[in-house]
Amino acid sequence: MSGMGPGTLITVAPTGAEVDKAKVPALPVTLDELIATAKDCRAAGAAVIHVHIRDDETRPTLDLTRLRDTVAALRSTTDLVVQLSTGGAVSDSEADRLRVLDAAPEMASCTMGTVNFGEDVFVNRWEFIVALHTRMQELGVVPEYEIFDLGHLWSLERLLDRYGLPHGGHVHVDLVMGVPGGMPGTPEALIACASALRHLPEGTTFSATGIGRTTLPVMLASLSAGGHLRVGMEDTLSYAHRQPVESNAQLVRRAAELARLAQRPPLSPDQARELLGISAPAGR
Ligand code: KMH
Ligand code: ZN
Repeated sequence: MSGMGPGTLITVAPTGAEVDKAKVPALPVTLDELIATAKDCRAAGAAVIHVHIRDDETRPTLDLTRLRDTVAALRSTTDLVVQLSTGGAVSDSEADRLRVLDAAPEMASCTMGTVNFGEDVFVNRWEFIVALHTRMQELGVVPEYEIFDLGHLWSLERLLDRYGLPHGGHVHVDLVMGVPGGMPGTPEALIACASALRHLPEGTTFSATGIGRTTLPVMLASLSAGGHLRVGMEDTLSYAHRQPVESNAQLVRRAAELARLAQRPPLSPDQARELLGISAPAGR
């Protein structure tokens, strides 16, 4: 199966755009909190960090100066692969989302279609997807294609056919499962997606994350299907029944333990770069 390999890529998504800091004090929202989280998650087994940032009032922001400062700070304090979110919040404009790439991350997300998102709609028009993909090719940013529903994989096939492979030549997708409005966080849905990867270029890899209580079934299904893992407080706030998540590192530790049990131990950031076709950033 595509993506079967000796190790497991663990991505941590520590913050997101939806969770309210006032309700979840453990959510990292300041730069200091993000750096401390990144270091803890690296020690626990994460190789990639998927980053959304907040403003001084803890609201989601795509402010370019802040994004640049965040990328620089994460680079100088950890060796994690820094993946900026171009998804932002559902209220963000296409122009602001595209401008995220000017912060020069190694990697950025690229959502492959519009999806109902709880009571909201996460809009990703075809023309906007093309703009993100081609801008990343120009800037040398490696995309992670976010897949919220099965059809998004066919949009990706069409994108690659028409506009070519991403920078670095490797295709990596992240299955975001269990969003109300998207595909469910079930083993059946994961297998349907994993099977559909045969339509994508040879060697395409996938990770998966299950929102809320689907985190564990999705994690176990992904490991057994040769996939990689994403965990974090962007996606999951409950560690177990009536047990709130204490920290992002707690979620990464559990993912790393399961990966080791599956005899596919966590990849280091440099091993992740090799897998994803990312050349090491200057100065490393
Ligand atoms: N916050 C969601 C609307 C991404 O980061 O690329 C979109 C999202 C996807 O989180
Ligand atoms: Zn995100």
